[in-house]
Order: sequence, then C-alpha cells, then structure tokens
Amino acid sequence: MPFADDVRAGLTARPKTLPPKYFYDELGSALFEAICLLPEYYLTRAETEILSTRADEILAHVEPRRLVELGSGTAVKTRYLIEAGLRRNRTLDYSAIDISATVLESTAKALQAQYPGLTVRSFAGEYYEGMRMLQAAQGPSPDVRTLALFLGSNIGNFDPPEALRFLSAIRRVCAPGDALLLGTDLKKDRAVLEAAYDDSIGLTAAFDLNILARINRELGGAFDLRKFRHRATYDERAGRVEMHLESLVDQVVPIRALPLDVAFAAGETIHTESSYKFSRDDVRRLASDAGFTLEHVWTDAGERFACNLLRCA
Ligand code: AVI
Repeated sequence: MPFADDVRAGLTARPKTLPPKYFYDELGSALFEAICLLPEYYLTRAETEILSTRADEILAHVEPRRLVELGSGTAVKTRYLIEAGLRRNRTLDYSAIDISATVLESTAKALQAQYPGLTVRSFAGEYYEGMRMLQAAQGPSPDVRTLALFLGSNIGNFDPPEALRFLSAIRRVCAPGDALLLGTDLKKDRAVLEAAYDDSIGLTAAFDLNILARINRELGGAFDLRKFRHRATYDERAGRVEMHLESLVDQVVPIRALPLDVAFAAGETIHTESSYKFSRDDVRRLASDAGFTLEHVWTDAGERFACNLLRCA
C-alpha cells in the first residue's frame, strides 16, 4: 500500500519527512479549498485576477482547439480559459487529469451542462499516470493545437529535479506549436510568504496536522495532535517556504498497521511540504532546460503571481 510504505520511509528517514500529496484526503481537500479563501493566501486570488482579465489574450497567443489540465480539481479558474476558447470557436475539447475521480466526475458534469460546445474527457490518476492515459486515449495529435494547463503554483510543490522531470514529460507529449500555461508564485517579502503559510486563524496549521490525523485514521497511528505544532519558514537561499510539524515533547508514537514505533525528540520536526517561489529568470531557466521557450508572462497588478506561457519549440 503506497501510503503505508511512504509513511514508513518518511518517518524512519533523517530528517523525517512526509510527502505533501497525502494532505489531500477528503478533509484535507476541504481545508485546502478553505485556505484559498484566506486573506493571507493571496495566490488563488492573484491567479484568478490574471485569468479573468487575460484569458482572451492568452488564447489568442496559442489558438488552441484543446485544453489539457493537470490537477484540474473543480476547474473554477479554468472556466475563464474555456469561455475565452468558446468565444473564439464554437467547439473546444477539455481533458482533465486529477487524482480524485469523484471531483472529476462532478466537475465534468457541471462543465458539460454549462457549456454545450465543450467536449469533456476525464482521467483519474496521478499526473504521470494521467498523462499516459491521455496519450493512450487521444494519441499524439499534431493537428489539434493544445494548450496544457498546470495552474495554482502546483509546480512549486516539486523539488527542482522533480519539476524538471515533470515539465520534460509534458514537453515530450507536446507537438510543435503547443504550449503550456504554468502558474508560479513569485519570490517576495518573507513576511508576506510566511503569513500565507501560517495564517492567523490556524487553517494551514490544521491542514498540516491533518496528515498526522490521516495516519491515525488510516494506519492506526496514535499521534496526539496537541503534542505537535505547525511551522512555516521561508528559506530565501533555496527560494522556498518549508512547512514542518514540530514535536513539542520527547515522545514515541506507535503506528499499528506498519507496525512501527516512531521516536521524536522535543523540537524535532517532520518536513511536510516545500513551496518553491520563482523569479522570471528561474522560470526561463526551468522552461529552457525542459525544452520549452518562455514566450510571455502575465502577472497580477500586485506582481505577486505569474502565469507563464511556455511554447513547445
Ligand atoms: C497546492 N499547493 C500549490 C499549495 C501551496 O501553496 O504550496 C499547498 C498549500 N500548502 C499550504 N498552503 C497551501
């Protein structure tokens, strides 16, 4: 079972880690949606501002007949691009790849009902698996100009080698002329970044701690959540916000299903997430290493977030 194996590997490593993809069970996904409404978490609002004001311009650059979205979720922001696509042409294809089959299904139904000219296809799986399924279903189609979407600063949760591997995999399935719209959070003031990941009503702390609660629920763990606290710090040199869960006391936590006893010293942490921030040059370098050209960058009025158009050379 991948969750059990990853928890064992992460909690026996030094320093201890847990993969952030396990935040998103039903409760964690609801907490993340709530985080997007927080005053401190500006990322979603800034990206929405860009897409709601620039969608026609973005579509005019690429002239796609198909959108392919990785990690589509409820596709709230995508609607701006879909509507712009349907303003240009009466029909448009939309392929959505997401880990959650239930969210995919309800989103596909809603989109199909709302936009009669839109053909929706859904692929449930992790990103790479979804890309493989999409390719098997649709094959390489150089005649159907495609705009791939990877929004929401999701690229920021990959370490640099993984980000490069991921973009290179997208590049391999792109035909010349296709493009990728990549949402990235911009490097900025430490105080703004740290507040975004450690908000004043404690939602992000609950989101972080929920990964321990999930281990309790699904693997028979005995974590006492009151004996851990959430921490978020910006490492300026690495250009990333790190989230950690810090043990407040010396303790041993049994996890029945593994079975494993995990010892913590007071002050020891589990690194649960990195959220990389990008300058324009960082994006240009990453794009070119992956075989794309950075063609255009749109930012919000506050210059907090960027939507980058990467063209398949
Ligand atoms: C999903 N991802 C882009 C979010 C981020 O900003 O790194 C996850 C998140 N973690 C804490 N708050 C939001």
